[in-house]
Amino acid sequence: MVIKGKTYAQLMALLCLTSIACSLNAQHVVHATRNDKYVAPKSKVVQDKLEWFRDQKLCLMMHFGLYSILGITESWPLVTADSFWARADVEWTKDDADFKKQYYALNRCFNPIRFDAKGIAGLAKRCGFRYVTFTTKHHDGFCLYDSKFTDYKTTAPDCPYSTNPNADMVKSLFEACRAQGLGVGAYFSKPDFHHTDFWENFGIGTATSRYPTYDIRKQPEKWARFCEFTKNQILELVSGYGPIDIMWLDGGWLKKEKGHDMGIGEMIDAARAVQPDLISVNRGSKDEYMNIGTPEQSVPGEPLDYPWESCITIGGGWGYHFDETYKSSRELVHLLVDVVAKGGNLALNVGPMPDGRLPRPAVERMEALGAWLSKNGKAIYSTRTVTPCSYKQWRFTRERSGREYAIRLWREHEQGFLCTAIPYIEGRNRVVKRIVHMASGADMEIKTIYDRPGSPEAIAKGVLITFPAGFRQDEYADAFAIEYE
Ligand code: H79
Repeated sequence: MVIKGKTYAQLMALLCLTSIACSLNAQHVVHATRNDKYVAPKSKVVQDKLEWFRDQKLCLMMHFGLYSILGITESWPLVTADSFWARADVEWTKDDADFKKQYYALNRCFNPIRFDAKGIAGLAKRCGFRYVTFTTKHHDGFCLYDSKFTDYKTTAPDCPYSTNPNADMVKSLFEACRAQGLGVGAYFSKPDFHHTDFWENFGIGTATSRYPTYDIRKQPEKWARFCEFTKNQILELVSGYGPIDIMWLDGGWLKKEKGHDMGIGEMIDAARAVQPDLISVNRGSKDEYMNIGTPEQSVPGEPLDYPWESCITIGGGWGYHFDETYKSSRELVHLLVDVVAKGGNLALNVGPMPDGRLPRPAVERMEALGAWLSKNGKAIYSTRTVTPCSYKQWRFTRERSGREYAIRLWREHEQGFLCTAIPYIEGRNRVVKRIVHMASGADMEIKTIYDRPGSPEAIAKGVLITFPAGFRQDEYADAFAIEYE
């Protein structure tokens, strides 16, 4: 389509610029953000790996640890300064030292003997997840793998789970995931509240913050020891646990620029000497070692032009909570579609229960996602963004080959439609020839091409589709493949 000598793409570009410059009310126009803060990795193999990453779309993230036993907030209750929110569930003591001692002692009753790594990997695969990111160590310092550099771990004799054949949980889970063809991500916390070179005396008797308890400029050798310990742990993960796709380093407040230089870049370089294509997430940094954006509990308002992954909990918390409120299957399908239309991945977090099993309501929702993906996955996996990426209840994606999809997110009670209009899809310099419903393979009848002057879609025509007899609307969302002439 050409208007006054301008192509559709040129007009869209003009519209985007105008909307930025004049702050017009351009709610319907979603434009890609140029974020000059993203620094691409230098290595070609990592760049290629990021294309793999962009194709995966759905990650099962799991936070599991000592906090899961009590169903309290993960690690954060140890931070005195954060107790106003993180100790909301800690009603049995107000004594800071008392609480810290009780928390640290939980390693003596961590025994998730129903943690079935193969079962979880099989479930994740069946439900359409493509990679699994697991807490090898959260901020509390308790390792779910057999680290040589601490005794605070699942495999130490004072942990009852140590006698279990799967005591090295990271090993059994990563192996099970790879056997299913799933990628693996190692969540690892830079801060370690159980290391006395981070929190002296484990922070007992100190009003702790999330930072070291001492001034690292005054005791550089102590800080250097802590950094060496961190490097050792990262290297043992990349050396002894098979191919790891993503090293996910949390604790973004420990920043080089703010004086807490841990030498993470050198650590990642050393890790890449073992695994050259390792994707590095160094939260809080904006350099070549922060390979993907990681919005937490949020979705960007518009597409980002670099690889990213929103990490979002299936309920309220990262770790397991008794009496959790779960997001509905509809919300989760819509969330995934919205994230993918904006060019991102969804890392959906589920916290295993104290016995190691996944909570039933979480499994049901994962299965609902899987059922939807088994019918509509072509509109999701390996897709890239389209501009605009959304319009009201519609989301748009395209295959790398160029084939486009339009996905209608149905609200509750929006059932029994006979027809609906897909906005925008004509006018990308092409004319729509055929529209196929992904779930059934049914051809849609293209009744009318409409064009509303004065509205945002005036520059791009929409198509009215009529559902064939016997058409069964999906409960959550329907994807349509668009063929152009
Ligand atoms: O591992 C998970 C979290 O424990 C960790 N990152 C994810 C993946 C994390 N990093 N930083 N934080 C958690 C701090 C979070 C602070 C917040 Fe709040 C809690 C933001 C909202 C709730 C405190 C209370 C600050 C605002 C309100």
